[in-house]
Amino acid sequence: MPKYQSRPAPVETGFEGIALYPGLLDGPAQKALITELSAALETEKPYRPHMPRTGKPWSIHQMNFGELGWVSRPDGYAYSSTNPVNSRKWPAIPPALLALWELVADYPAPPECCLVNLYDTPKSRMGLHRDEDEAALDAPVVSLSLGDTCLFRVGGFARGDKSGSFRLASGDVLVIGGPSRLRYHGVDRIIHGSSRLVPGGGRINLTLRRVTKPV
Ligand SMILES: O=C(O)CCC(=O)C(=O)O
Repeated sequence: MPKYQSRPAPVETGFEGIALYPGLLDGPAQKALITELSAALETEKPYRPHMPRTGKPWSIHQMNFGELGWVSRPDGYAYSSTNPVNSRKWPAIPPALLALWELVADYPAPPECCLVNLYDTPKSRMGLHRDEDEAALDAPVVSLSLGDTCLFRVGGFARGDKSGSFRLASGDVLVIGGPSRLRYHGVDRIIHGSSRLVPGGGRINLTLRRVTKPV
């Protein structure tokens, strides 16, 4: 992130508290991050989560960086300091992502979790949900898109509320905070083949979250 000394003005998303920074990561920064991520994901293999209770497999793979990782367990969603597959601590959040948080989060403490969502098939998607497992709900969620463009959906505060959608392309950064922190959101679909950044194709989403309230 060294190129960005100050942050540009976000574009209007139509939702107060949701800021979109199109192309905040330029091509070279995206390539550098993908190289780093590819190496990390070789060691720490992404896994396919299953829905709590029903055990239905998700259409994406996941992994985490940070002191706390977000995991889907048979009894519900939780934050865990270890990977459920190999019981090891998660790798540290890459410095470029910590710098991104510094630039856009306006929060006095660093993120503790970087959830990695890999949309690696044309059918990969994420249903409407709220990010509500964090104690620090005053902190925004900072989300970076890499690779294929997706159609991102934002709803209201109840599942059936009216929703709207917009595209997120590689390098785009979305900040979900303030009065929109608990809005439903999800990924309708991936526009397969729209980017050549990710080896083998697809989309990678990196979602930075502060989990505990800073002391
Ligand atoms: O992939 C995305 O852009 C959204 C990810 C997301 O909503 C989440 O991890 O909670």
